[in-house]
Amino acid sequence: MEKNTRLILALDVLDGDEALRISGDVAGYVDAIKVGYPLILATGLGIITELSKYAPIIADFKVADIPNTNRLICEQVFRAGADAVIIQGFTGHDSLRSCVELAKSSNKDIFVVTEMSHPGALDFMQAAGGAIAKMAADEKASGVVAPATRPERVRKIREIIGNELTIISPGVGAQGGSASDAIKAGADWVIVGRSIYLAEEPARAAADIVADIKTGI
Ligand code: NUP
Repeated sequence: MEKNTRLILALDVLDGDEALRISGDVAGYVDAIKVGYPLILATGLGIITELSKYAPIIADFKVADIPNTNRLICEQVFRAGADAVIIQGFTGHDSLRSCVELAKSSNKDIFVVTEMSHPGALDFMQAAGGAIAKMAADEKASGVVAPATRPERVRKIREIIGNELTIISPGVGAQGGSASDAIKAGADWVIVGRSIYLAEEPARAAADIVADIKTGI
């Protein structure tokens, strides 16, 4: 994933043709496309191969199982053509390690969720977010997912992981976060879904976010 616009599209639409059309429209504005359960369950894993002609693909399956099952899941997703998989960190170091080992052997990336961007993440996840970030660094994951809705947490997580790991940050727009604030706090990329794919002109919406990102660099 090359750091160019610093924008990642979260493509949570349910229709394959719409997914391809939007991806074609915004391809020039995004460094990667993130797909997850909504699109994959609606259309099948094959959509990853189809979308990969537009940008690198991050598969957001928030994998959260024992090491063996984690590895089996990641194998399938990489085989389908994804460049990176998002996994949960709360399952601990061995579950993470099995994914990182597989990813490194096939030149792919693993991103680890620290604390999530929605309000409910304060119930349980935030208390563990710092320790999960440290584990991601210790286990040499490619990066972490940290909440643009709480730039102060992005800053804290950046302090914990240092500059070796990347931060990808969802929660911009529909969830209330600001792209430039997340970048200022230390995010390398922001992840944006609804503010782009629900916009009347997705390409224009993406261009506006890219302009905002630039003010934060
Ligand atoms: O903490 C997280 N918050 C979050 O929103 C971790 C995520 N992976 N996401 C995902 O980012 C979420 O599932 C969705 O695909 C995207 C944000 O979309 P939107 O709020 O911009 O529409």
